[in-house]
Amino acid sequence: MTDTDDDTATNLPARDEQLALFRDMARVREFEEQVQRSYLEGLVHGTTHLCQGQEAVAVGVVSALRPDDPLTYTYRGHGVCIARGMPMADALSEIFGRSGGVSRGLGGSMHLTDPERHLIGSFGIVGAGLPCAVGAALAAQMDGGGRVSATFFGDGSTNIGSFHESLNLAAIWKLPLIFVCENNLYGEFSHISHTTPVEDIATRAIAYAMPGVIVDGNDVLAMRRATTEAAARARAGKGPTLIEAKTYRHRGHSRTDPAKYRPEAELAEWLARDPIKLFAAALVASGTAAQHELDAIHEAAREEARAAAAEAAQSPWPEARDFTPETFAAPTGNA
Ligand SMILES: Cc1ncc(C[n+]2csc(CCOP(=O)(O)OP(=O)(O)O)c2C)c(N)n1
Ligand SMILES: [Mg+2]
Repeated sequence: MTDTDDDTATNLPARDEQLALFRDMARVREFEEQVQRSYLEGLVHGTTHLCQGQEAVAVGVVSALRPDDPLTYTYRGHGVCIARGMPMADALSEIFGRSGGVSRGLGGSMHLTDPERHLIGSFGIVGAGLPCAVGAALAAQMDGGGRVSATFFGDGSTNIGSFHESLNLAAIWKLPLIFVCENNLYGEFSHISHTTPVEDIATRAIAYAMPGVIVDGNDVLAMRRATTEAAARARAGKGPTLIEAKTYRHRGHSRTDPAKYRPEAELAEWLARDPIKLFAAALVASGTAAQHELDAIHEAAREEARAAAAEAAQSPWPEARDFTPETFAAPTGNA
């Protein structure tokens, strides 16, 4: 097991790339804040699971991959979609259940999927995305195009059988696959210490003879570096890596959860380690950007999200006749 959380690491990305990382994290944050506002306005039907606090994981990983590398993620995966380039209005239309959504409004918050951007699935069933990512990695290996599959999942998912089956198959077939565990310390309302006998999820990689890497999931550059290494390994035919991103969700599990089970000191400690604030402070300290430039980028992200919500709210509802063709394949004959 290695630990890539290394302050001495060099090779910082170019200034434009660093600002792009900041912008993407701000866009994810403001997207989720907008979902929350829209929920309170009654525009979101059903629940929604937000990822404020975990932006550095999505942005760090996606920024280190190719645009055609296939991704799977969970109900908490809005950030992955925005980081990959899903337009905010298309994502919000989906979350509002409108026909302009990426799944024509038939999927909702837990099903942001966009095959053109190789966003091959968000899953409401815990652990269900991992075997699909194994399939995507097998396809990538077979077609020889050098693509790498990545799958995002929570700490709780690592107690599900499909996690173990997926790591095993990926290891035995040396698949080009990156397992990204977002360890936010909780599975729904349960602290990880009540459900999981190991402190570091990365140690579970040992059982499958693959590297298990612990990364500060609130450090976007550390996440990007770890992913770059894992992707290079996978593209070289050396097989999968398990990355454990230590992070925290600022809000409750879903919109109905006030998260009162979390100690106040714990929340305060993680809020002080907000990934966007940490990266902003680093950019200012290194002279890469002035605070007012970063504030302007953040404000533009907020405006983008507000405008996208206004656009999404105008999108028409799906028609009843849309359901059948979206659910069943067209008949191919009379047999
Ligand atoms: C197979 C299955 N069991 C239980 C649930 C109910 N459930 C939804 S989210 C969740 C917690 C998962 O925690 P974790 O994997 O840590 O992800 P997080 O929500 O923290 O991102 C549970 C138990 C489910 N959706 N699927
Ligand atoms: Mg969790």
